[in-house]
Amino acid sequence: MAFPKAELHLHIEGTLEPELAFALAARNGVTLPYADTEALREAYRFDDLQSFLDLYYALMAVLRTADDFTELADAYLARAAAQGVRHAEIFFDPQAHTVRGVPIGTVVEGLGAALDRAEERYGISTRLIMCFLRDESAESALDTLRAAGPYLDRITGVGLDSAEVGHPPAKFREVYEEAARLGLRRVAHAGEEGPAEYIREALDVLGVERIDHGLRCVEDPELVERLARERVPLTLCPLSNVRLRTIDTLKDHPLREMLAAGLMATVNSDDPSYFGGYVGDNFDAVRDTLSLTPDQLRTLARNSFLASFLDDDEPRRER
Ligand code: ES4
Ligand code: ZN
Repeated sequence: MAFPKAELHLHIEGTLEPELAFALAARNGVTLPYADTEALREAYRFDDLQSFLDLYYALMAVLRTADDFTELADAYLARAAAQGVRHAEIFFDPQAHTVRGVPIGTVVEGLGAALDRAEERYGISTRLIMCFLRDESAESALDTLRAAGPYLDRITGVGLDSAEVGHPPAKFREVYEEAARLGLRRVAHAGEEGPAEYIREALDVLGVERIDHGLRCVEDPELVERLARERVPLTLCPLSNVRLRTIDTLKDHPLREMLAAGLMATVNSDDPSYFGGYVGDNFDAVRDTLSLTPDQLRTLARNSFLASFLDDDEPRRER
């Protein structure tokens, strides 16, 4: 569906399509352990979040220069525009690049070159959100935040991603306090594979303004009531949940119940190259499988703009 929408949960590294991966591999002299794009696509079968993350991090080996990141972002923006995206808040994982010897400045300047032209070329306004890898240490996250210092004019906020279970939000309390002092907006993945309690912790300890995924809040009625009352946006990613087997089938997705409960739900693509679709495809899938009404689709599209950081200067949730 191509009606206007904002995308708020999108990992730019997760938009790397097999064709671009092979093109960048050839250009950078990187050998991929797959015969061709077909064989690579065959590997996109995941049992859980970790099995996806293993491939996601391995394929990043092809991203080396600022131009590589510019091309990656350009390819995403073109696809997003075709599916009605007018505003995109884009995650990137600096630690996944610095660990390979690619400096954060290369990443930010490469992505930035594409984002600078996005309004004019694609009619898409953009924001950049740097994510900390929660399976790395809090010290590493703090080092990353410091390394981002010279580029903060290009960075709107911080997020928390990667392997969730065993890495509760509170591990990053100091990092998020520092991010707040620097005037950065705060979000975090919570309740994807991890328990509802991580959602509460992300709100209360990290002071986040949105929850990425938040799917497992439905296991905790009191939390659902709070999220609805406080209008906390949840950036849901339905196709991602199916591909990572968080739910068995799309029919089992609780989106209708979440909307009925008054939750501020949004629909997003997460890692569209890996999970079988961009954000318009996610909208199509939930519309068809969950029989959403035009009114519900309008609510989801409206929520995506309301939950965005387009109001850059004033944090939406006072706490
Ligand atoms: C991610 Cl689906 C998902 N969950 C957590 N971390 C991620 N990084 C990229 N995609
Ligand atoms: Zn995600």
